Amino acid sequence: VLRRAVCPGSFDPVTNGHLDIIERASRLYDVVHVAVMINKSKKGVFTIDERLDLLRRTTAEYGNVEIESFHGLLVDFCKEREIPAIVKGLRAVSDFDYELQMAQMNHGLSGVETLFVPTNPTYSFLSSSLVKEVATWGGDVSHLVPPEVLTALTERLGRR
Ligand code: COD
Repeated sequence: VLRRAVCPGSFDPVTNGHLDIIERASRLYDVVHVAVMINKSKKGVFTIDERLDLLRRTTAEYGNVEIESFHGLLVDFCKEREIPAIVKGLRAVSDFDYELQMAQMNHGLSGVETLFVPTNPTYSFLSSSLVKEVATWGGDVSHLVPPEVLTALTERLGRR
């Protein structure tokens, strides 16, 4: 039986920090599901389809990663696919409070476990929102996102 885990997020857009966690998870599990969780109250810069496309293109080389979107609770995504583990990156203690709450809530709801991977220090300050803000004002984010994302960001935000 295949050992499965999920890396959930908004991925608006995927960054090198996300990819570091997804790649490391892909070495620990047979199949890694990447779930783009749909949050109707948060309008993103990229549509769900664009986020999925960028994730597919940037994770293809890992070989065992499946990209999907989901509208609902993460525990239901896990239940439907028999996924027992959530893998999350922890950037700093500031991530910890909320991540611990979600981990405990998800465990209480369905028994699914959350495993935390310490972020590569190179990316410990990195988030999709900071990347978008810097790119909006023409700052260089080429070392923070894969080339496919850099192109998409420049097209969407850069030219002004
Ligand atoms: N380095 C390493 N890892 C990183 C980095 C980085 N620089 N940046 C982000 N990550 C990892 C983190 O583990 C993070 O959690 C994940 O990538 C996703 O990041 P984002 O910013 O794309 O996504 P978030 O934080 O908006 O995702 C929140 C979820 C969508 C996971 C959460 O809201 C959720 O599970 N929603 C579904 C509804 C639900 O079940 N709610 C109840 C929760 S108890």
